[in-house]
Amino acid sequence: MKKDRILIIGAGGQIGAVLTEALRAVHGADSVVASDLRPLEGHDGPTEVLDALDANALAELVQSRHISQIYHLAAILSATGEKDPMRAWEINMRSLFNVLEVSRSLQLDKVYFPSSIAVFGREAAKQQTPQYEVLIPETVYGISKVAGENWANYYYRRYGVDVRSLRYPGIIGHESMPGGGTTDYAVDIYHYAVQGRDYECFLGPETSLPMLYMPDAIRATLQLMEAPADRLSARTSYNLAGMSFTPAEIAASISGELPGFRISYKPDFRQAIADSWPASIDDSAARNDWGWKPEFDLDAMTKDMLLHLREKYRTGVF
Ligand code: NAD
Ligand code: AKB
Repeated sequence: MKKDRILIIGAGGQIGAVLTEALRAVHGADSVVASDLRPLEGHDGPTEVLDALDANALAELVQSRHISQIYHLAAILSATGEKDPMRAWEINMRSLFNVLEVSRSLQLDKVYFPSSIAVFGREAAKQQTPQYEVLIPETVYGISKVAGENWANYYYRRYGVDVRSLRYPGIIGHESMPGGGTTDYAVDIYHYAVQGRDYECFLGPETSLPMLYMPDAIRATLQLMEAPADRLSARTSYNLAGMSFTPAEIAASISGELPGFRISYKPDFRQAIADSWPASIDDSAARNDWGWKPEFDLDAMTKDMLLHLREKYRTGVF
């Protein structure tokens, strides 16, 4: 049988849940196999339980399901990673090696591996951080992403594995909940606002971070994966930007729609992580190489988030 199916690893996560739907809309439900550590429910296409740390199980699944592309989303994110750095390193790196090795040995067509703005540290330019910048991350998550980017580049150059990658900023969406990052506040805040609750933010009011609305993140991912290989100059990972804002600015944007909304601030250990990251990102390489352009700014995202979340809380269907 022809190898022509896509495997998503980490399909139950914040991005994986939405990316699975998007890929199924393009390729057909049966062509996209969604996998995660736990059984996935409510899917109209094939699902599998897979621990990406199990190289044999991964190879068997790739062969039995006739997989030609892998989207490897499983990872431990920045805030959770700092609670158990060795576990984060083990999961992030071993799962990536398993994916790269199975892709090399079974000659898969393409691999997607997301990196993050967490690759940057305080030595990097804070504003409009360039594509090729000093990478001295301050979290184990960031260290694993820098290493992962370099291994992706190595597999491309040494073995010809077509690995592609984006350095996502904080991703905000109404479809799913975030999984242990420093930018999670920018999702949580909308859930509190639509329920008429005040929000206590774990970052200070002036902490500016790069962010991206989920529809833009998904579009960027599909666009990168469809781009002709000879258009891609970055084989580590592409800088990607949508908007930058502070907690005070997102609160003001929400107050514009919900005038009674109030925010207070109680910074915790995540403040130091956020302080080590860029405030804004230069994504001109992605724009020039494969035509990237975001569609949502802060106020457009706020309107759309509130519209969808109001409906979810009204109907109770999440
Ligand atoms: P998430 O934490 O919401 O989801 C990760 C999923 O991976 C979870 O469903 C988890 O069960 C699964 N997983 C964990 N260990 C696994 C294993 N050993 N085998 C199989 N599955 C496993 O993460 P997310 O926010 O959806 O992020 C997806 C990817 O995008 C990650 O690589 C993350 O680093 C990257 N990223 C995310 C953001 C963001 O803001 N969400 C920003 C930058 C980069
Ligand atoms: C996190 O906060 O850890 C993620 C990321 C920017 O990688 N959202």
